[in-house]
Amino acid sequence: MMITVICGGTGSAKLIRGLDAVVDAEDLTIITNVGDNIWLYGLYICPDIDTVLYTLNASLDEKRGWGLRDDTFVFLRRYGALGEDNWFKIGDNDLATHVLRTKLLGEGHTLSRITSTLARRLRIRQRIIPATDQSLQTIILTTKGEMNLQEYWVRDQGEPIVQGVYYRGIEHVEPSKDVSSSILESERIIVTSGNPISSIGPTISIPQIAEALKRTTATKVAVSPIIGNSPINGPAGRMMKALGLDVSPAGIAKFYSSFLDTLVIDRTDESYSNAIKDLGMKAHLADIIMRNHEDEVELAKVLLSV
Ligand code: FO1
Repeated sequence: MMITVICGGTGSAKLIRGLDAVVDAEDLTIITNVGDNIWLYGLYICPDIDTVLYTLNASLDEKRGWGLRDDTFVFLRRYGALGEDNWFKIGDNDLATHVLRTKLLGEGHTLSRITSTLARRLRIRQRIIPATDQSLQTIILTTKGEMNLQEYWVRDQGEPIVQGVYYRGIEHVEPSKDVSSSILESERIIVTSGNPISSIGPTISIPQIAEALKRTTATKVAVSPIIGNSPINGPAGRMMKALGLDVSPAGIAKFYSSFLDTLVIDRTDESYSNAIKDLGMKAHLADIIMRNHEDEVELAKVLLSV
């Protein structure tokens, strides 16, 4: 069965590991967020693509949820000592990925071609495709001005008050090659439990992807990144509030209501089931917190069967 996963953020790694355990690699296409990408230190850094690459290559630092396990930060310290900002922690081994990606971009390759080159060299068999090869940036409007997701969350530690969020470039960008066909030809689309606004929103708001999600006959399921009124992690709540969405599984259902068939919510959130059904989709109760690999595999199985 052909499956397309729409993912982004560090929270996606666990579910991707679960899916990797139960789905044949050649049946899985993973479409990654690009809204968090950033130019820093003269390099093009794509955190959400790298999280998927490192997860499937079993080299992700699982404790942090980003970067490579056992990495060191000698380059970063030296860069700071030379008087430059060094707030975004690129490890010495991680650096090689960004240097190679930036070199290949400079030689004229597309981001999707570079991503498949990296995947091949890391012996990953699943297809990993950035949502678009063009520039698409999640911009957070705050009391301190407009900023990129990394500037808001990492540099400013999520402290500025969020007043709005928009996707710079969304009107003009086209999906990368094979993204729309993968959505149209899959039997199932799985949306991981990333931040709906900054990790999933940029991808599903690309006009041709939004259209493909409406047209496809695939079963479309998502996992809620919210339990009760609290995000499982990160700034999803602040962003949802700023966009006028209820911070609850029902708010997630509303955000995905243009295409979703089933929202998987936590067992403790049964009280939201009717509000979710009123939005035209099913609510399925499951254990959605993944504490270990067994939980990752169990949730993957739920998402393949509801
Ligand atoms: N997150 C942090 O909180 N601090 C960092 O210094 C940091 C560095 C970093 C480097 C490479 C990478 O791939 C991810 C990194 N992240 C870091 C995670 C990243 O900021 C976000 O969690 C994702 O963009 C959310 O999707």
